[in-house]
Amino acid sequence: MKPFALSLLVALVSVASAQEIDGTSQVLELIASLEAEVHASWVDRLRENRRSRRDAACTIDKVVFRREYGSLSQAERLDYVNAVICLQNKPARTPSSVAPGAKSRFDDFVATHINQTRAIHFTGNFLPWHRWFVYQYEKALRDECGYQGYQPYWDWPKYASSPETSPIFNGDPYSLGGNGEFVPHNGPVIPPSGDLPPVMLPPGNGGGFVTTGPFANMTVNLGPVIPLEGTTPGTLGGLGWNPRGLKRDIGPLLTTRYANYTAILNLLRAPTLGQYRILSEGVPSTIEIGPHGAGHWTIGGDPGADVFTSPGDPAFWVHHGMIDRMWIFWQYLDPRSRFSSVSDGNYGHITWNNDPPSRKTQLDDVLDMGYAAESTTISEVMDTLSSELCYFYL
Ligand SMILES: *[C@@H]1O[C@H](CO)[C@@H](O)[C@H](O)[C@H]1NC(C)=O
Ligand SMILES: *[C@@H]1O[C@H](CO)[C@@H](O)[C@H](O)[C@H]1NC(C)=O
Ligand SMILES: *[C@@H]1O[C@H](CO)[C@@H](O)[C@H](O)[C@H]1NC(C)=O
Ligand SMILES: [Cu+2]
Repeated sequence: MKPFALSLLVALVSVASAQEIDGTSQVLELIASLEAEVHASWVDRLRENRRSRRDAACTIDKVVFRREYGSLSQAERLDYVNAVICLQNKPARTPSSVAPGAKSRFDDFVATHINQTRAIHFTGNFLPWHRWFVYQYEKALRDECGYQGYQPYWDWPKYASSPETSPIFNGDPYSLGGNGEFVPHNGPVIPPSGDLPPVMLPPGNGGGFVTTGPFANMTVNLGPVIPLEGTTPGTLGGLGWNPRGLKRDIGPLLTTRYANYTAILNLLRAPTLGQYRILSEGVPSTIEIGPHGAGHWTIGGDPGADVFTSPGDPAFWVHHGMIDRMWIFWQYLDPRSRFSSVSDGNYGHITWNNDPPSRKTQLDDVLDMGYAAESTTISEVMDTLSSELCYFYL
C-alpha cells in the first residue's frame, strides 16, 4: 500500500469503529480502498509470475473473472441457470450402491459434501476444500453442459436489506428461483451442545416450497441429515433417495446483522487466518454465526438449512462463490504470508473445531471430491492464480 493511502486509512479508522458506521460512505470507502489494494496486488503477482516463470500456467492474458450475480446480463444469467438444470438432468457418476439418492451429476456434488461434512467444516481444509468444490462444479457446468461463463457470486451486503427481491432470489426467469411460499413457522434452532443452550435464530419470510423461477418444483433427492422442524432425516446418513420439493426461508434479518458491509470490512482487516475464520464462520453453537452461517440460514429451508445437504440448493454455489471471493481478497492483502498455511487457530485441525483434538491440517492433505470430480491437494488451490486455477473476482 502507498504511504498516503495507509495514513488515510489509519485516519479514517480512528474516527469511529466500523461497527458504528456500517453502511455509511466511510465503510464503503474503506472497503473500496482495500479492494483497490487487492487488485493491484494480484496484478503485481501475475507480472512477477511472468518474469520469473514461476507459474506459466496462469498469466494475465489467461485469467478469467467471476462476477456478481446481478451484474450478469439476463442472457448470461439464463445461460448459468440452464447449465445448472442441464447438470441436474445428466446421469450421476456415483454408483447407486454407494448413494442411491444421487440421481444426477448435480447430486454427485451433494453426495460428496454429505459424505464428508464432518471433515470439511470448522477444519483447516474448509476454505480450500470448498474452493476446489466450487471450481469443479463450475468446470462441470462448462465442460459437460456447455456453459460459457464462470461461477457467479452472491454479494451479501448489496442485497442484505431484502435478499428475496435480489436478482438471485426474486423468482424471475433469470434468478435461481424465488423464496419459499410463506408458511407461519419458527426460525431455525441450533441444537444445544455441551454447556451451551440451544440458539434460536429468527425465521425468514418463506418456509414453504419454492414455486417461482427456474427451480420452482425442483426435486431434492438427497438428505436431509439434520432435519429442520417439519422434515424427517433421509436414510443411509442422507445418501438414500428421499425425493421432495425445494423449500426456502429467505429474509433480511440474518444478512443485515451478519453479512452487512461492516462484516465485509471486518473480514478484510482480520490480522490472522484464525481470526478471519472466527469472523467468517462464527463460533459453533453460539449466536455468532458469521456471514458464512448467515448466508446458509438465509437460504434456509430444505436442503439449504442442513449443513450436510446444503449444496442441493442451487443457491449454495453463489454463496460459496462469495466465501471464496472474500478469502482470496484477504489473501492478496498480504500475498507474502497468506498462501503458505491453513492451520492457524482452533479451526486449523482435521477435526470439527478440533473436537476430538487432532493434528493440524497440512498443505499436502488431499481434498477428496469423491465421485463428483478429481481430487487434489490443498497446496494446489491456495492461490486462485496458480496451477490449474486461473481466476479472480470482480
Ligand atoms: C409446480 O407444481 C404445482 C403443483 O403440482 C403446479 O400447479 C405448478 O404449475 C408447478 N409449477 C411449475 C413452474 O412447474
Ligand atoms: C453489521 O454487522 C456487524 C458484524 O456482524 C454487526 O456487529 C452489526 O451489528 C451489524 N449492523 C447491524 C445494523 O445489524
Ligand atoms: C464416502 O467416503 C467413503 C470413505 O472415503 C468412500 O468409501 C465412499 O465411496 C464415499 N461415498 C460417497 C458417496 O462419496
Ligand atoms: Cu460445506
